Amino acid sequence: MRRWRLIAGIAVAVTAASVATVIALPASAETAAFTVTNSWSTGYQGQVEVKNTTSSTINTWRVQLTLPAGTTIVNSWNATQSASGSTYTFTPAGWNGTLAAGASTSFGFVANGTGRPTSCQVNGVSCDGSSTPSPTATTTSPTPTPTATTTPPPTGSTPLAANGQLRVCGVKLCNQNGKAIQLRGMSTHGLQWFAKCYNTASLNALAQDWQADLLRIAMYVQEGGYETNPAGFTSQVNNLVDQAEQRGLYAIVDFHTLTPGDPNYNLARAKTFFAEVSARNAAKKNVIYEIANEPNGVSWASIKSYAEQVIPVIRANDPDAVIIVGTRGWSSLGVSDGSSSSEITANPVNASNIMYAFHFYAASHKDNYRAEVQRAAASLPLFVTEFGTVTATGGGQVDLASTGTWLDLLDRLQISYANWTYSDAGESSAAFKAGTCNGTTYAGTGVLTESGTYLRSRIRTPDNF
Ligand code: IDC
Repeated sequence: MRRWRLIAGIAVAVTAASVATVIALPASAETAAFTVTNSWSTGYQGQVEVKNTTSSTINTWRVQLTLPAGTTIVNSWNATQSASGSTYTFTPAGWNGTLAAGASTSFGFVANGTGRPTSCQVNGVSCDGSSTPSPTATTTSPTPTPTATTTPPPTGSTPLAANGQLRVCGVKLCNQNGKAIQLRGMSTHGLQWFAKCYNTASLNALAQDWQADLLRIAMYVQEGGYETNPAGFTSQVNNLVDQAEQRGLYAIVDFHTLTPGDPNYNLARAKTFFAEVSARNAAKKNVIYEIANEPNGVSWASIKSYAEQVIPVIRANDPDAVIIVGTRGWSSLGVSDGSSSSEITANPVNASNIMYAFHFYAASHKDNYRAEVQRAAASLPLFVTEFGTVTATGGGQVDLASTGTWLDLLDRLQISYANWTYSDAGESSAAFKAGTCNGTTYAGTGVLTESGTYLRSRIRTPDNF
């Protein structure tokens, strides 16, 4: 992790290691901190936090990053970007220019190439942490606990403003007024592959054009995910939680275990991840925790044991968040393993305010799965945190007839859902045509696949909050 930070009169830790360097600079500026939140062989994702450390409100800011030859910024969000040669200038997106004293905002970008910025300036003043530190101001402190960025409270009629803190009521999901509601939205693809699809324009399209209620943030643990860079992926998830909140969307934090199928393989990672994310986001009302995507090849007893160790970690920080537990047989309530929801009903997770995940792929999973959902919904709170319009491979035939039957059932039972995927992956489950995320247009149907067009039409219908 690399950071620059420009300090205005207060002591701030600038490195991720244990030594914090405090730089004394004239009091008049903001601070800007640069962090690499994810990286891969051909590029990386960066985030810059701009903080007003002065004692008065500022109305705008300007951050300039210079990149070495061979690296370009291909995409950014929460800022207006312009480029002159190898220098990229970021100014407010429109809604995040005004920062009250002490307030902060952040923007992100995806770079093509591995070169990190060679210079960082905020409002024309260098923020390179290599400036000579004040000799009296070097200190040692523990790694700072990340804090949530300041975001404006949602206003108007967003799903979050209308419903506030959710809770489980009987077998339903209820809003702050105790009314049973259904949330409908989309799941990201794996963040390690499709980070560039989650930017200002695409998330605006999800909130405004799709009129969605929900973004599921799929953070794979294996396959190049969390285990390869815990700090980076944690930061990326936190950023998307903020992005969702700013648009009045709920966010499912999905610990996307898949292979190996026994969630206990990742128990230590899950405890670390959820301790950090729940501490950082405890005050937010839009976060729902999904602690294991799809347990498979493992008994319900083992899943239950995992859940009863991870849930208390979240509860210690965030006592009122809804938590979703994956189920046996790829979150099929056991059906794909020849079992059923009866084993859960007979031996439920010992925790309150929780729901159970059910996943389906409409071209593969039909009447016998629908019958089980209908049966289980009478006694278990269910949340369809992932489903596809296609086969269980994520590709193949788009089955709109089966999808329609499924969604009619979920609507009738008020079961919330998120569709796989809000991405331009080259597979039929993706909502966007391949290549869409290289561009800037996400709204409307011109960029959508058959699956995306159908999901948008379903999700856009009015909510009943
Ligand atoms: C699939 C992706 C595909 C990727 C594969 C491996 O669509 O691009 O190569 O994962 O990680 C699930 C999983 C979800 C799968 C999806 C489709 O939760 O990760 O995504 N699926 O196979 N369960 C049932 C289907």
